[in-house]
Amino acid sequence: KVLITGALGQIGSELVLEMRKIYGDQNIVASSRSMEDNPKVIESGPFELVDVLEPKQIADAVSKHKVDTIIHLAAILSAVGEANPALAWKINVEGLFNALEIAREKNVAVFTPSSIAAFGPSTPKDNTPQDTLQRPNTMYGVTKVSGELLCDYYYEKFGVDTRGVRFPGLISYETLPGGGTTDYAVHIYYEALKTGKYTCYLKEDTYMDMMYMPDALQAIIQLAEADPSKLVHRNAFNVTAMSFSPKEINEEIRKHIPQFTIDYQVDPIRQKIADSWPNSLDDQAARTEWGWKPKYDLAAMTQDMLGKLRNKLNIK
Ligand code: VAH
Repeated sequence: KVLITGALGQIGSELVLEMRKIYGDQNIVASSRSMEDNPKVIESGPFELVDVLEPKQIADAVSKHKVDTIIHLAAILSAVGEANPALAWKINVEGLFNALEIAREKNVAVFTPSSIAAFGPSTPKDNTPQDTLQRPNTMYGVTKVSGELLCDYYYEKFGVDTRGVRFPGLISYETLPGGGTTDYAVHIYYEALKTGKYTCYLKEDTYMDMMYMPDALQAIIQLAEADPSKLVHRNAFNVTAMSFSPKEINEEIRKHIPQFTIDYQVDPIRQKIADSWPNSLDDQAARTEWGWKPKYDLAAMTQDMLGKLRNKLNIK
């Protein structure tokens, strides 16, 4: 059985439903620090209130449901993390530490995502290697590198089966992201349909790796199911599907909504974060070690995203 923390967040709310479809509703336990309005997740299978800062709450959920794998998604994202670095450290590192300790005690596997944010200004920016310099200068990035090192330590030292991927910006139409730097690439689609214009907080030529949520869910499930004897790396694999700039996603949307316009009001804080991250990742290790292969590029994502959002927003 799988316990998913942060199950009402951008990734969690879709991963729960996808995994319940594959493994059966009763085998996927969703958990969150607080109840939110998400009936699809809460009513389709087991749900527990778990604050990852309370180790006993994690332990109780693991025991009650005989959990053998924790997918730990509870986290504070980059922009919110820069506004509240102490909270980001507590949730992202202490929360993960609590999950790893329980995993060690109860022989449970742990999957937790890292991020392209685990790289910093001194990391090679183009085709960023799997193994390279990681000196991020955001608190979120510091927590992500710490998380990678903690997970590898628990694997080496205690034999805990830890695995993770470095996610790029994730784009989805179900649940909004919770305060990241790549969020513009989600909001732009909503605004294109609702108002026909979008004011972007990043410069038009800011390149970042991105991925459509269906590919992200596939990456989690594929790595979690991968043959451990084939894994040379563990925490965490570079994975990417595309890299684009606000200028390019604007042009792609205009193929569908010709009158859409974008303008720019740069937010220096999020621009600084974005500039510290890679322009493109080398994800060959994930392809070689567990068969990673994304399906959606910018054109395919835009086509699907606009169609799904028209239905969701009831816009023809
Ligand atoms: C963020 N969406 O913007 C997250 C992610 C690589 C970006 O970590 O903080």
